[in-house]
Amino acid sequence: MSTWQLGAAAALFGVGTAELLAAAWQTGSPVDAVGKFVVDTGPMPVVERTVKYLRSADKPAIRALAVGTAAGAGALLGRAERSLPRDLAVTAAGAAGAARALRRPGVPDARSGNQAARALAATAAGGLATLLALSAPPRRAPALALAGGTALAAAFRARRQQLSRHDAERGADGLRAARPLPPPRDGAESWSGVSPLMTPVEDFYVTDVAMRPPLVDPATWQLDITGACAAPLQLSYTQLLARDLVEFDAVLSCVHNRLGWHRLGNQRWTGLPLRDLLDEVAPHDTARFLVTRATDGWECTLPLDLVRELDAYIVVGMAGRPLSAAHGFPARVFMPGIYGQFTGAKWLTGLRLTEHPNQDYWLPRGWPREPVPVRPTARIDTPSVGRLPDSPDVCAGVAWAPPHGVEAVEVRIDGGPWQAAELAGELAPAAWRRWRLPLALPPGRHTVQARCAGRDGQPQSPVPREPFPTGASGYHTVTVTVR
Ligand SMILES: Nc1nc2c(c(=O)[nH]1)N[C@H]1C(S)=C(S)[C@@H](COP(=O)(O)O)O[C@H]1N2
Ligand SMILES: [Mo]
Repeated sequence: MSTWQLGAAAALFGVGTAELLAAAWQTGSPVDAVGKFVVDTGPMPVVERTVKYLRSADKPAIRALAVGTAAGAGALLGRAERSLPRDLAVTAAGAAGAARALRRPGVPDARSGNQAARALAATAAGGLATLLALSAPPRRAPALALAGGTALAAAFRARRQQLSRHDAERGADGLRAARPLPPPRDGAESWSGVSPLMTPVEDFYVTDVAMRPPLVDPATWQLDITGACAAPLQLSYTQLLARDLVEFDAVLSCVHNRLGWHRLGNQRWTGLPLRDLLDEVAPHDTARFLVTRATDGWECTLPLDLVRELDAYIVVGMAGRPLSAAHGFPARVFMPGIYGQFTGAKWLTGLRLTEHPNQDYWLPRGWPREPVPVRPTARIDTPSVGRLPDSPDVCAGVAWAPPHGVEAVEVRIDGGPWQAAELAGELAPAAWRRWRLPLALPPGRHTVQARCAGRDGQPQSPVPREPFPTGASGYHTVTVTVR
C-alpha cells in the first residue's frame, strides 16, 4: 500500500535528484527545460496575465508550476493501487518528457554532445530515484519530501553562484570606450524622492523568454554577420572589443511597462554603431532586413531603413562594465527609441541580412512585425500612492521620449489646469529626464497626474491602453490622501 503523500514525495525526491546532478555536472536544468516549454507554448492571454500580475516573479512561478506538476502526478500515482509496470511507465513518461524538453531549442547547455548526455543522465537518474522512493514505506514520505526539497534548493543555489561567478569574472576588467562621455550629471543630484539618473545595474529590470541566462564563454563566442551582403564578417569577442567603441545614454523600456511601472531603466551603454559595421559588410541592394539572433535561437528583426535612420548599436557594456549575463553578455543589439522586444537580441550570436521578413519569436503571438516605437511617458516617483501625514511639498519623477527627447513635462492636480514642471538637464535625447514641481495639497483626497511631450511634437497619449500590441498609454495617476 502506498499513499498520495508518498507518491508526491517520491516525485519531489526524483526531481531534486535530477536537478542536483544537472547542476553539479553544469548541464541543462530539467525543471527549467520544462519551464521553457511552458514559456514558449503558453497561450497569449496567459502570458499577458503572467506579466501583469506576477511581474518579475514569473520565472520562479513557472519553476514552481513544473515541480508542482511532477508532485501532483506523483500523488495520483501514489493514491492508485500499486503496480510496478504502471509505476515504471508513468515515471519513464515523466523522465522522457523532461528529456524531450531538454532537447528543445532555447535550453542552454543541453543541446550539444557531452552536455546533452549529462543532462539526459541526470534526468534518467531522477526517474530511477522516483521509482525507488515509490517502494519505500509510506512513513518515509516526509523524509523523502525534505530530501527532495533540499536537493532542489541546493541545485538552484549552485546555479545562482555559477551566475555570479560568471558575472564577476567577465566584469573584472572594465570596458574602455574610444570616446568616453563625461560623468553623468543633470543638476538634479540634490532632488529628493526621484529615481536616480542612472538605474543601478542590479535594479535594472530583466525580461526575456529564457528560464535563466545562457552563460556564454567569450573565448569561443563568435558573432557571424551573414546573408545578403558582399563581405560577410566574423568577429571574436576580443576583435569586437578592439573596435572603436562609443558610449551613449539611453532608456531601455519593455513594451510591457505599464504606467508607473519600473520595467524600464536609464543607463550608459558601450557599443559599436551598427551603421559602421553594415557599411563594412556591404549589404546587397536587395537586402531589407537585419535579423538579430541570440545563442538560444531567439530572433528579432530590424528593418534596414530603420537601422540607417536611427542610431543602433551592438552593445557590449552597461555602466562602464561588460554586460552581465542577465542583460545579454557578451553582446546585444539595441536601438534606442524602440521597445525592448523589438530592439534586438541579448546573447547575440548572429546578424543576418535578408530580403524577406523573418518569423521572429513574438510574431506567432500576434505582436506587430514592425518595431514599435517607445511612447513618450512621464512617471511620478513622488508622492506615491497612499495616506500622507503631511502635505507633500514636491511632485517629482522621470520622463522619456526616446530617441528625440523630452520637450516638456506637465502636472495637474485634481483634474485642474496643466502646470509646467521644472526639467533637469538632458544627458542625451534618448535618455530619461528628471522633473519636479512644488506642491501644496490641502487635507483630503487628491489625484496627481503627469504627462510629457516629445521634442518631435508628439504628446503623450491620454488614451488608456494595455501594453499589447503597441505599449501602454494614458496618464500616470497617483491618488493620495493628506490628513
Ligand atoms: N535573446 C533574447 N533577447 C531579448 C529578449 C529575449 O527574450 N531573448 N527579450 C527582449 C525584451 S522583451 C526586452 S524588454 C529586452 C530586455 O532587456 P533587459 O533584460 O536587459 O532589460 O531584451 C530583449 N532581448
Ligand atoms: Mo520586453
